[in-house]
Amino acid sequence: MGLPDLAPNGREAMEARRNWGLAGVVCTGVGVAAGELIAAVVSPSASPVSAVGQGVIGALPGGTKEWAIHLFGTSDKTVFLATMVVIMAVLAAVAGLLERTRRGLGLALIAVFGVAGIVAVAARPDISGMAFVAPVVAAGLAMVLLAWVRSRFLAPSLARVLKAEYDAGRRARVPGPPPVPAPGDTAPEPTDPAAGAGQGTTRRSFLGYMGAGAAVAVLAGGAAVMLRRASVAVAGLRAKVVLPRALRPAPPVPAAAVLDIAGITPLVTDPNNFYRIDTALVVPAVNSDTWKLTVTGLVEHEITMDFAQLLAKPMVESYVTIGCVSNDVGGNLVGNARWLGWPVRELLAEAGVKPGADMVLSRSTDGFTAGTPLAAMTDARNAMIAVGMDGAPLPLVHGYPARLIVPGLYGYVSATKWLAELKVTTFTADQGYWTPLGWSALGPIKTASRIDVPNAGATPAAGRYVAAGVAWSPERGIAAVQVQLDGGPWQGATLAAALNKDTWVQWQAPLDLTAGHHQLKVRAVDGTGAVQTGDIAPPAPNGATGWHTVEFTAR
Ligand SMILES: Nc1nc2c(c(=O)[nH]1)N[C@H]1C(S)=C(S)[C@@H](COP(=O)(O)O)O[C@H]1N2
Ligand SMILES: [Mo]
Repeated sequence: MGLPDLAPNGREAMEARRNWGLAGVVCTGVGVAAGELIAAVVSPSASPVSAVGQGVIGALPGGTKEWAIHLFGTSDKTVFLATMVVIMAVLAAVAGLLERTRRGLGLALIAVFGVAGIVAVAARPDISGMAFVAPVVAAGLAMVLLAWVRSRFLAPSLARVLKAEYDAGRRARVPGPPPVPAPGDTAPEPTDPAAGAGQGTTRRSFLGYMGAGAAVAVLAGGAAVMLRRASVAVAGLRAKVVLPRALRPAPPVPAAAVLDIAGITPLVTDPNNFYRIDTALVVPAVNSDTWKLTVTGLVEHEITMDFAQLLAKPMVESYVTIGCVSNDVGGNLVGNARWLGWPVRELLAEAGVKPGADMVLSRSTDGFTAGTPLAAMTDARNAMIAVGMDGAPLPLVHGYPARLIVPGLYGYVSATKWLAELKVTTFTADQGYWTPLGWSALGPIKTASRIDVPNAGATPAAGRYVAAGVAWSPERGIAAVQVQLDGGPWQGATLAAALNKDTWVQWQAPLDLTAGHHQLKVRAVDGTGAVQTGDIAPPAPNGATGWHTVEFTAR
């Protein structure tokens, strides 16, 4: 049953306007708060609200911009946020009122805000694909809610009005047949005083929903602000970190290591595009001022060190390609970065490993664990407690302030982010997080190769064509890459220079394409001479195998 919206003037019209405005504010509030919460979880730096605000400030003309930046920009984010909230509330009330004048108009205004949010988020430099979910959910939810409140309370359909009347056991006392509301119009409300009771119920129920909605919005918004505060605070600490110089810096990338082919995987992954895999619902915001790393278990001396002590250690630096065991053949869960860190071997030597140990169980601040063979952390490879990625402190999503990097092992058994503890133990006594869930206790990275060019469904011109991609076999290195066109003989690809044996290598292979459908396969030969297996295996329990195959058509 609808709320009063008949009289063009007077108390009822006032109340109607108040109700529509309130509905706009509450529905949009719930949507925006949900969006902010999602953003705080999936992409800590990207709040659609502040992205829009910053976008607006950026678009202001000269003098005004200076003024706005002085007012909001640097120090007082609270003023900025409060201003945004007030502006949004006014616009949301306008959306509600527009929805009253014409069905769909208010929803359209909210959709415009949603697009503004998407555009603003897209303009951020450090954005992940997931960040777009936030503005889309915010606007979508606000629209669905407002449409629901409209049809449930503010402008119910005639059928709903009649049913409510019927349910209330009353006849509608309007003379003649009930007027049919035009689309976009609001349903008529009986003016009979007897209607007061039913209307009062509706009003109470409407206000109850609005109150509940407002509470949800405030709670979700508050949670989002708190999560963001934590990550913004840690981001502030991160920005002040001065990374030490490595004793032995990684040599600069030689020109010969990089092939100039459009569409090939970049040799060094942009940290913003680096795949992210973890069990953390909310990216841990680890305070590096209070963070501690402990070494426990089968050691002569337990060790506790803080971030400053870790940064003071002699650092190594190396390019290492890390990969996820869940990566499918041809998949993207692999990345290559320049890591800076302290060799784990030196930490373990300081602690003094007791005989009998064969595993190091690393634990993150959020409880994730990985079981790494002790040998992989004490042999000559560059297993390190990493503090730097591509010359900067670790991004929060990649484990700030410190994580493990162990060349040659899948992430789930080695690459613990937000590292808190290393427990020296045995495979008999302990298991990493994924092992009881059906994944192998040992996870050496399998030799793999990928075709980047052409991608599936590509339609290159017939004739000379250069296929290209990457191949990796961390710890063993890549000796050769071979491609096979349409089931013909395997032919050798040309390898770019390797950075080292722990990183992927770019390859290219010239092909002579006839017009028509083709199938290209790739396989690698590792540094020990072993040919990558063509046997097809799924990721579980210890990594997918098979030759990456791309189907395409030459024109
Ligand atoms: N704390 C923590 N560290 C973790 C994980 C996790 O779930 N939690 N996942 C691991 C897995 S499965 C992989 S593949 C790598 C991915 O590292 P990245 O997100 O920096 O690419 O992190 C590893 N470290
Ligand atoms: Mo993984």
